[in-house]
Amino acid sequence: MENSTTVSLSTQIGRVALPVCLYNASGARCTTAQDLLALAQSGAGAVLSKSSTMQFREGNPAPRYYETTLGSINSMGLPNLGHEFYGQHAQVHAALQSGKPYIVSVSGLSLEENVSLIGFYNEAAGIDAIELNLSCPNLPGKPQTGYDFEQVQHVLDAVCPLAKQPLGVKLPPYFDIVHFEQMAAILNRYPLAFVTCINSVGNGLVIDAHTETVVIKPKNGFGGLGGDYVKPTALANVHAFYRLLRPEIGVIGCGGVKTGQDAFEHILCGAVAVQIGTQLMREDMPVFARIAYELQTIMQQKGYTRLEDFRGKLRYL
Ligand code: RRO
Repeated sequence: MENSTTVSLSTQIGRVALPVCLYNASGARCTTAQDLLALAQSGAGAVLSKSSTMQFREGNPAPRYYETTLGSINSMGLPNLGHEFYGQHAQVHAALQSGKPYIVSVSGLSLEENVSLIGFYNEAAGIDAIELNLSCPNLPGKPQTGYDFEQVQHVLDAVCPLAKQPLGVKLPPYFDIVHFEQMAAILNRYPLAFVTCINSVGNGLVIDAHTETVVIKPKNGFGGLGGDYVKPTALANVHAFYRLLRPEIGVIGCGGVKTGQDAFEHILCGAVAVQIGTQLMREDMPVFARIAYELQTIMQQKGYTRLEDFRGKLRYL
């Protein structure tokens, strides 16, 4: 007889329950009403919005996104429809009764703007959590907040007391053990529900040898890398923060997930949920059901029935 044990992919991000642990990375197919509706109707376990600012933003000039066999480079420049749209969509989403949470990404251009955005989303019904983006690499002249440890504390001092919904932060990748430790020590002081690791690896450069040109227009071709290029960096960040953060702070994995095995690896490193970016851009909404199926198959083969059976249980030599 076939092994018919049911395998559950359900998870919790703080007090927010997800029927499936896979959903979109902010930025990937989540900007417009059509995108958000498609996500609500997909196999994703949650819907996360594009990072939002107070005002509508056109973003950087095109071409601003490019794929190679190994991943992607982008310099989108925070194009989004503005806070009122994403706040209104919360009600639309709730009305869809998809049973999955709606999470809004916030990326104010200043501390004051982040405070205004959190204040606004506090009053909008139907928002289940907020992911505060501390790591956009593509705003000319603006450093990534996550690399300025003092500024991270200023931002969290200002927004944490305000947020009524569960709040998490999206971090840039770190590459030094001391930085993992210092950032974790800061984050542990705040009542965060989750930390998302990682945003794109900032300021890579993909070029075309044939035409001898860069492949995206903004910033002379410099942009954030995603896909296969970044998976080992993502896993290292997920695992480091899983070990260093208070256990109440869930780590959400993001980076290089294109198969069920990639999702399995993120969870083995400690992720409570896994986001999909570059592969969602490539494959569109069917990616969620495919990766869920592949992850369930791996779990079945290993005799696991729920994520807790292996989450964080990475073994060392
Ligand atoms: O819009 C972007 O250029 C962008 C953002 Br806000 C981000 O957080 N990460 C990224 O790779 N691109």
